[in-house]
Amino acid sequence: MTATALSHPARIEMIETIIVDVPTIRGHVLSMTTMQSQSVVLVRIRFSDGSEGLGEGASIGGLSYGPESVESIKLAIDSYITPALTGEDGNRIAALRALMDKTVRGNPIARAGVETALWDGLARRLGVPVSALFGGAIHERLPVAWTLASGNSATDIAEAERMLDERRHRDFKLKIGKRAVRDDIAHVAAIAKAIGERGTVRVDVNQAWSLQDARWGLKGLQDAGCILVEQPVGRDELSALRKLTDGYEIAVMADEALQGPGDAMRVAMAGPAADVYAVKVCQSGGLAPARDVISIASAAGIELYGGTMLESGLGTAAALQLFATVPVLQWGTEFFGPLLLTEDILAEPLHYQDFTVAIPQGPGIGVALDADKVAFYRRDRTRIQTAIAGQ
Ligand code: MUC
Ligand code: MG
Repeated sequence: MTATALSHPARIEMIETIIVDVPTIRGHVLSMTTMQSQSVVLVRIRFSDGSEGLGEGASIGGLSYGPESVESIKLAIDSYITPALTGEDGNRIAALRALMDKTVRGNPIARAGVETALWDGLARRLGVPVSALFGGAIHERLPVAWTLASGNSATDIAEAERMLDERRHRDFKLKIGKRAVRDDIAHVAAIAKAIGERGTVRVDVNQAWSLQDARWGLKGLQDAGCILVEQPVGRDELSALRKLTDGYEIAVMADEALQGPGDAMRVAMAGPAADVYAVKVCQSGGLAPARDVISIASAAGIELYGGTMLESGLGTAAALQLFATVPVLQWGTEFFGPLLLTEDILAEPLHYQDFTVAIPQGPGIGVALDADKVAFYRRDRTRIQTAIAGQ
């Protein structure tokens, strides 16, 4: 079976991209936008031997988080990546990555969606989980943090209490940066006090602070008992990030500053300018470049956190396959994306319990899409229905 799968090419016949928009369970208030729904691009590759591979490209808040949106991801794949890859052998992922890099500069999330589907296809043909292609899973489950971002301290505390009672999450990431620094610190202090020794509190500023804001902010945060601050200043402000990393006890984590291995190297060489990397599969450009970001961090003595672009169950499962192979994740993960959606689009949802999520077993990424839910949430649904009605 294995030898046969690799001895014949599996030519790429078709790459389908579908934008889905799924409402979130509540408004998700970030420094740059408030999300009421999450949009992702599902990528399905069909190969000449009849096999398929699934991937996902996701971003957050349209173009308010970063330089790619679901519309740009779909366009980059449909107009540039698909014509370049069609007819090529899907078993040769290294060659296809090189071809994608040559055809499309930047656009890591678009490349990640396709790259993930290539790994899924290859692993399915070989009958192994994607983790096997990255050296094999070391973990069966990974710890998962939850983001409190209702915009209201009392609501966030009630939500944290529920998560603790249900033993679903005990590490909490608070989204701040929208209000005055002083008000944000009061918000964090209230939540940290309510959680006490039962869990941990971290914050994500999503680049909203100046260096001066951040100096007051980090001092207040560590006094409030917060243990980590994510991307306090702009992604290009590496010298400010380094000052904060060196100047305070609280851990400083880079997120938006890391758009792939090149950035991982730059942040490492700037000091390092961060104590921890939030490694995101989409933002890194796929599973293999995310693995490269992890290797650079480890070599530079930077700690690791499995970050999310709030992918659906599909993209989250892909990330789980990779992070299951990483020996030590000092800060755990935030692979809770599907739990923020009113409905999961997987046939069988991921399993969250005891503050952890299980790595899906089975070939490929290890999950299947629910065709009816995808049909319901796909953005072009109305157009498709109108076309069918008009036939
Ligand atoms: C981010 O900036 O980390 C991840 C979790 C969450 O709530 O938002 C994202 C984005
Ligand atoms: Mg972040």
